[in-house]
Amino acid sequence: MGEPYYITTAISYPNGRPHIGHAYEAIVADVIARTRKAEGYDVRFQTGTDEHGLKMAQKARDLGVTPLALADEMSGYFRQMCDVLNVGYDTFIRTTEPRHHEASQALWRRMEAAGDLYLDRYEGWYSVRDEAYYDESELVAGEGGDKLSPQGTPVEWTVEESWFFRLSRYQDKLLELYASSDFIRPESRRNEIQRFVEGGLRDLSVSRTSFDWGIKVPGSEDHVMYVWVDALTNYITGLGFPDEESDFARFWPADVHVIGKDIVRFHAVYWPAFLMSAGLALPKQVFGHGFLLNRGQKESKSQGNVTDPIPLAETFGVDTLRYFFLREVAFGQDGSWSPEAIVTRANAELANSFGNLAQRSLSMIFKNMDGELKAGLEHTAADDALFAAVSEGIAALRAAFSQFDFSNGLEAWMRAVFACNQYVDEQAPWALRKSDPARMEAVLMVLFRCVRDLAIAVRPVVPTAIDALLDQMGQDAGARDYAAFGESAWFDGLAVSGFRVDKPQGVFPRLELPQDAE
Ligand code: ME8
Repeated sequence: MGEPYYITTAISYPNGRPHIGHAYEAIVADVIARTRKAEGYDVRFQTGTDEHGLKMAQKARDLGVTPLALADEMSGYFRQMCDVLNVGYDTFIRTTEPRHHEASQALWRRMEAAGDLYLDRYEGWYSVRDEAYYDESELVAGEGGDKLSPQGTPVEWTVEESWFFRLSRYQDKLLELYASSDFIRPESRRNEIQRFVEGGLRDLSVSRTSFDWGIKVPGSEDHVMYVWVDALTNYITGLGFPDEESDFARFWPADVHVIGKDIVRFHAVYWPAFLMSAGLALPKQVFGHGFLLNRGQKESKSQGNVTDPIPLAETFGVDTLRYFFLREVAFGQDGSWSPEAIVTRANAELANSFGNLAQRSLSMIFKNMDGELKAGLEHTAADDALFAAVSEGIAALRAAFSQFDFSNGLEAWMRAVFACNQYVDEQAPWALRKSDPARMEAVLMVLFRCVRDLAIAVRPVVPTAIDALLDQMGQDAGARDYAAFGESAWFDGLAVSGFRVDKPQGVFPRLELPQDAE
């Protein structure tokens, strides 16, 4: 078994259906998980829903249902979204599960035993939408002069008896952590958090008494935990904490928490402080990705332009959407989507470039070689050069993906695809059929090998289409990981079984812009 690798997404608030931002995050995390699997890691991938807190309680009240009924229904849609988008999580956690109550209370007790929790009175500004406390100095003025959080959401003055966590104790340790590691990425987020922590940390209110939709504070049952204490704990609950002999022993600390830029403070300040207090190891990295914008605009319920990712995937195809997100958005920055941008990318790169290369190579092999593969053919300098270009493109994709630089990785892959298409045009295998059949076979085998390797390289991004293609190429289902690149370049000694397709079927169709797209 390979080295363990543990990756998580944020857990979403199931106070409504999933939107395109949720789909984006889940897809990126899934691509990372699949890439690590292809590299030979033993991957654990967790996602889920964050079901407690005032935001859930208020939404349920507005709808006249219980918070649990709301969570049950909406959580199902998040799970369905993952299934539809081919997001292959290992664990889907819901924070209302009994095991999560147990884990959160165990973490609480450890922080209490460390002397980091005390009872006091909280007076300050709270945003229900962000489920966050803000300092007076952080607030901004709204259009009507009302006070808003730095995220632009309403805040209310809150006065309550509350448990506090001694966050102030951890300022220096946190700054050391940021300075000595790649704990926060990208750089812009790291700088932002570093400035926030350098500005001084106040102790954090970590319980509420004004409502009861949450996890009970051990020994103080009229308090429920502040929702972020419970939410962040999900990452260890899913591994079996507090049982430290469980998968927790193998997979903790997490390799990366993939989250959006709006919640970096919770993950990069509060979470490591809680873990330090509890004497647990810290995650290796928190990556705060950008937001997905609709033609450059933020989607919002009030503007009525919230996009449901499921119909979007039905219109354009799951693989297309996955490829688009990774290729179009510079990971870490905001990105913009529109139906035209999706169709343009899919047609130019998937259908016309790679799809066409695969389709014409396989068709010629089928027609001219009876679908039969040959090993050990003589090869020329042009063949070697192409194979070298493809191997380089794949190495560049792997290096970029390991840095989460997906758009550049796919661009390098695309350059290798172009090199193959150029090779087909130059070698013109159709013209060799009569004049030099042995050379034609060699050219087609070079293409077969290059297409296969390019397919395997991009499989984490577009798994369904690539599996359909590799099926047509007779490649064993168990031999589709990156170990395959190590096989001898010209198939000497390679067992190629069952390449017998009547007529190769294209796996990346050309898309039309839907009529109703503006
Ligand atoms: O924040 N583009 O839940 P959430 C990209 N429950 N990502 C986006 C986005 C957009 N337009 N909008 C939101 C929460 N996200 C908490 C997390 S984790 C212990 C608790 C991202 O449903 C957002 O940044 O509001 C977050 O990472 C995730 O979607 C869930 O957001």
